[in-house]
Amino acid sequence: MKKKSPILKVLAAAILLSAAAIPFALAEPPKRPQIVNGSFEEPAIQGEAAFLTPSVPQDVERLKDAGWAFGFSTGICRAQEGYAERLTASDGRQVAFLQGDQQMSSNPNEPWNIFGIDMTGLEPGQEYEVSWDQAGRATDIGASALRVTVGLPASSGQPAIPLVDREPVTSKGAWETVSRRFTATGEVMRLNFNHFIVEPGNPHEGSESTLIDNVKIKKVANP
Ligand SMILES: [Ca+2]
Repeated sequence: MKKKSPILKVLAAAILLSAAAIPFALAEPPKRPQIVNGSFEEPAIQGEAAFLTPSVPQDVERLKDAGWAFGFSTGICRAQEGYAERLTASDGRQVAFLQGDQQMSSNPNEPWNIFGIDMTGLEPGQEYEVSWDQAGRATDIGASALRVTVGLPASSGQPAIPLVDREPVTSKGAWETVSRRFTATGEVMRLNFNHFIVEPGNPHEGSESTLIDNVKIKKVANP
């Protein structure tokens, strides 16, 4: 009996291997909901640049790889500095901030005091839980409030769903964990944090700030 040539053996092995791989290739990997950079550790804020304000062009450049879309008067700062003075990060070394004043934050048509991110890997109809840590700036004397929404892209024409609707941020200089549930209506949905002044502590601009850290999403197990 003629012996199989080494080349034929290799070919046969390759065919067997690829046949075995087909079921894995066809099976769709399970979707995992994702919020990138939910702890705001990227980019690493160095030295004097304790906080960034995207109204400054070089700061827009520095924040471009953060994964989040930052509106005016928002950004990332190091813990224990700037807006996060007297506050350690709830996770890692950096946090996000929303700084606002009465006039700016009362205009819903301008991208002031708002930042957001596209959550990916969602399954329409599936319930998810979003959680984050929030704190008011330790030295603020007025009251700020947060509106957090989840929605499809603006082109969908569907209004965003409020998870938190202008609820006061009562913990100043200390973290409070908030979690809310929603049912996905698309595979990608925008999570937005919007800061408002509800009771100005003084007439000066920028008297109130909210810090956010440790933003997470998880699937809610079906009963
Ligand atoms: Ca962090």
